[in-house]
Amino acid sequence: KYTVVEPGSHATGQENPEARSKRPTTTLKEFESVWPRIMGDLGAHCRQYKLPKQSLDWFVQSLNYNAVGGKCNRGMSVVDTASLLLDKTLDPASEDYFRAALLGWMIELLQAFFLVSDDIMDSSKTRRGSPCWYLAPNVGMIAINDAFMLEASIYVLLKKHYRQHENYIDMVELFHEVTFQTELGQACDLLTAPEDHVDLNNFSLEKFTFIVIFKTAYYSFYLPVALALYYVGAATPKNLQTCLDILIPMGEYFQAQDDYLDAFADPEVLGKIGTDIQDNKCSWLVNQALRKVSPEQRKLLEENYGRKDAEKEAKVKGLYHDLKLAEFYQQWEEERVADLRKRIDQVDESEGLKKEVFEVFLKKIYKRSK
Ligand code: GPP
Ligand code: MG
Ligand code: MG
Ligand code: MG
Repeated sequence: KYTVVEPGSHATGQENPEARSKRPTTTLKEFESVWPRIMGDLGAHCRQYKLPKQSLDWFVQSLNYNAVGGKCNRGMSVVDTASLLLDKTLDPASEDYFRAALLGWMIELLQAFFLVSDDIMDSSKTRRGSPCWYLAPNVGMIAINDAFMLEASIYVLLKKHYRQHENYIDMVELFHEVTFQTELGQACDLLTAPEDHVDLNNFSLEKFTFIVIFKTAYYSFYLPVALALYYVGAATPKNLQTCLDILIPMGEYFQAQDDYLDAFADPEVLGKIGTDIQDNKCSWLVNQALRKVSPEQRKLLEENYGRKDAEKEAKVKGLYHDLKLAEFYQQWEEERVADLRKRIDQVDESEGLKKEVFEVFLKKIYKRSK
């Protein structure tokens, strides 16, 4: 999903600080190479209970369908962050690589749990180009239990491989807290975008900010780096706080960008067709539009937003165009990135954290087109 912008290809008027990042990043192939061992661990855990074969086969299918096949950006960033912090490339065949990648796969399992559930709640049809799990043959509402099992797998693996780690309980608590935070975001998301009832008064930038920080930023941006800090033994309270101070605003920027792309990107490039307008989403764009509209334009928005109707959607896009929201977004992006760069510049590296960790994250998302 991320596009890497070539260093120097965007005119910021200053040297691109990310250009100095040289360490090669892990590949999807390397990251996926540890998956069979993880499946083996989960299978063995079930076999000790003499789980009937039909159910074991089902669990294996659910794991492969839902946890594998994504881009694994979150999972791989645990490995890359750990490598950066340790200042050495982890050999994919080593035990050290396995243990870092395992933490990454736990985020992928958490995400699989979220997405299987979210697709039911959103009545979605496809995910990663295939039918959503609950719509796959013979699955239906068994998907709810499968989602719970994807989540529970995290703690089976954490106990098996990290029970002796000095931060074991901190990691358990981190997963629990981030899960709860994401569920709070999901609650607000669902209550703010009802399918059958459009009320623009329900939207606000404050709500947008809450939703995106809680439903996206904690698990996608903070969790990978926090886990890497535990892995390398540098998860001091100060370092964790620094991560929050930078990665939460970065996640907020990421989601605003996602909303912008939903309406303005070429679907061919983006890889999906935007649905936010028809889905009545409390998106960054509609909130910015609400700040700029005249009374007549607000009426147009009220009559056309959140309807399952392509013509009405086109009218809303026309309004976004008239309000020059694309230009406004690009200007807003520069401001946010400048602010993030300033925060990154102030990072105190005395307790083992490195600015480069954040620079690499920012580089992956700045001006992405998909
Ligand atoms: C996806 O958001 C939702 C989450 C990652 C959080 C789900 C949380 C739960 C507790 C289930 P979305 O619905 O906006 O994204 P997509 O368009 O990918 O479905
Ligand atoms: Mg969804
Ligand atoms: Mg959703
Ligand atoms: Mg979106």
